[in-house]
Amino acid sequence: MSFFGLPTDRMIVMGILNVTPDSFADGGRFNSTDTAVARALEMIDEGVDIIDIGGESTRPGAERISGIEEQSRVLPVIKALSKYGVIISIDTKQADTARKAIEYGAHIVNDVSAGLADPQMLASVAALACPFIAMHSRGNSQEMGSLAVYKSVVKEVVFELSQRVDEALAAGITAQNLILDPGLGFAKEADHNWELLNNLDEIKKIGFPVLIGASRKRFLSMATSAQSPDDREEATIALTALIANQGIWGVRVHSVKPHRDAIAVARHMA
Ligand code: PMM
Repeated sequence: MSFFGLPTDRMIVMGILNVTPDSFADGGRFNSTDTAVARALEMIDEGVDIIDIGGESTRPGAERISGIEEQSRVLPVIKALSKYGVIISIDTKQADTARKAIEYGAHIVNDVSAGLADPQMLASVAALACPFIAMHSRGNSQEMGSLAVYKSVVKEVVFELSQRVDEALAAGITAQNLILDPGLGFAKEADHNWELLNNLDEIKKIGFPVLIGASRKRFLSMATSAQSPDDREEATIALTALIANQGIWGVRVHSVKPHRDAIAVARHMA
């Protein structure tokens, strides 16, 4: 599946741009339009495939913000970037923000609730006729910690993602426009994330391109001595290299060049 001419012969790199004061890894770094645009231009220079712009932190326990607040953060950045021709995804749980972001020049909607947070989301995306990233999660940021209980995390995530696919298709989103994400760290303990990463074939078998967002997440500290999010970058790069030849569509990451390089090296090992 090729979206907007994105490469299909290698895993693509989606660069994270959180225009938020409080995201876990980069909160506060790019929360003005100028700093966000400057960071996006750096990512473009480094060969980013998609820039994922978010205005609301999704970290566990984060407070919800209004659509107006969210839009005041992301829309000026999307507008400023639209002249550079880069593919932009909007990371939002709110249908109104998704609609306006696409109007301002974004191309893809990335919803960490896969349409569960806003009852208008699936129908809105169907009307926009754009690609939709449906990520697995359970509950909202306040309650997801207590919902990280599974008998078999792989089976349950596959089942719940398949339900989201059915609802998305029923709402009129076309199969060609669906991308799935197992939602590492969302209602998942560290062991759940590792189990999912060790069984990516099961997620792929649902039949859609798969996006993986492991970047600098806390579970990586289980494998290394890294404590701070920045300190988990090397572990993230290692993971990118290890999954690059597994038929995964893309990785959602904070840095671009190291991941482009890791993917390029992995291609020679295929
Ligand atoms: N993770 C975060 C936010 N949005 N979207 C997708 N599709 N997949 C993810 O894993 C994901 C996401 C949380 O990380 P951040 O605070 O660094 O953006």
